[in-house]
Amino acid sequence: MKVKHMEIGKSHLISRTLPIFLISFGKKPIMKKFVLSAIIYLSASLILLAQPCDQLLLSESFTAAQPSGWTGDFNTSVLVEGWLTESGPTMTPLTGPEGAFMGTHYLYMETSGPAPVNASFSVSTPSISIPGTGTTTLSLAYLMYGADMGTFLIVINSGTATDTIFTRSGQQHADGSIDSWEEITLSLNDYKNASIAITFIGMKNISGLSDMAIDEVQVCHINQTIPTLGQWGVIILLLLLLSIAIVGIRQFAIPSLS
Ligand SMILES: [Ca+2]
Repeated sequence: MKVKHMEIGKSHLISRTLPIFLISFGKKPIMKKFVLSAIIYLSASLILLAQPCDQLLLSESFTAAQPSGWTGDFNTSVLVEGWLTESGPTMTPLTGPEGAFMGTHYLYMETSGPAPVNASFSVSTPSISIPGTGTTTLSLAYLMYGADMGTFLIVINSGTATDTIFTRSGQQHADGSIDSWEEITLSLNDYKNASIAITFIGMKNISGLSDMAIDEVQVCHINQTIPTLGQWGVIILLLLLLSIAIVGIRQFAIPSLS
């Protein structure tokens, strides 16, 4: 299912969900209060966690022949191999997607030209400044359909290092239907305070049945770091202590009101 990002920050996580937690207290036994409250709190938190972007540092859905600021092996003619935007199926049957993952167009690497086996073509995003705090992710959809599918790599160039953060070789999807697009999300947290360029590299295999494609490339920054499992444990412990404290106050500190 395609889910569009909403501009709701996780910095509001506590303020949005704490009231739900508080009003869930009734006159139930303490453990029921705690379990009910924890379920409501965690459910509300997970809903907000599914709406990840405070700021989109990059968003590209490939409606132009060469996206603004991008560089590399773009070709606007299907007679020449390289990356090009397309709206329907690629020019070669039995390879490539049948249409875009999102919007009207997608970007794919045409491989029906004369380039030799293992020829590679790359395209790079504009420079992106990764903030020093919070969480930053790269998300995109990709589709690799074709009997002679080659290799797809995502490489980060941070000025001081060049890292391959994702690679797939050979056919990954059973067909080129719209439903075959696969969404991935990759962490960019190793590049805080760095200016990076993201490069997508396609390596042709032995024939034109190697048309790999990408769409809906987004770099998303979240102000607040997503809690780790250990931090969730601390949150649950605090909820339990709060439950005990409230029950204690009600039963002992102000007995006339109970
Ligand atoms: Ca698109």
